[in-house]
Amino acid sequence: MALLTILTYPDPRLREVGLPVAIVDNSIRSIVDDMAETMYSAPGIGLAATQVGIPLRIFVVDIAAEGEQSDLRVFINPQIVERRGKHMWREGCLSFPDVAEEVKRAQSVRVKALDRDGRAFELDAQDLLAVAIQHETDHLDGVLMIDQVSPFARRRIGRKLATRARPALSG
Ligand code: GNR
Ligand code: NI
Repeated sequence: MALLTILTYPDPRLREVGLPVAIVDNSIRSIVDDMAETMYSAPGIGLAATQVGIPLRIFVVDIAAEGEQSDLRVFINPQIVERRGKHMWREGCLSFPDVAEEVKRAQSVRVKALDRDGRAFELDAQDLLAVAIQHETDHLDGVLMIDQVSPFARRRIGRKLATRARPALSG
């Protein structure tokens, strides 16, 4: 297992669209395991392969609270096939350190995907798990939370992270 480097905005690789995984073999399982280790180490509740510079349609999620039994879920070639309801959710993203913004999301989703063994499954998710699945699915399409906030919030986030990427120039 290995820790992977999480890319931060505005790294252009975050805009890549992931390719479907053709076969879930040991090389894919190795990527999944490294992604899980990287997510737990961050720590985050999800991580998409595009965030670690791997343009494949893979993400991992674990929404278990601290001290609870871990609950790793692996999604390969995920497809959201149904969305129900709407709500605003305050989201963070490992690619936007120290940023939290309200994003409009479906309240519940039905998702189809392959698991770590390449087996197809379907899942109904709501609230935080549904939000995480939508957030990670967006990453696989190169879509970032900054795309879904007001122009005002977008400018504020852009300034904050541009300054942080060039600390020597930040006055
Ligand atoms: O760790 C994360 N927390 C989070 C909180 C609310 C909504 C979405 C997320 S996902 C984020 C990890 C991440 O950046 N995944 O891509
Ligand atoms: Ni994210």
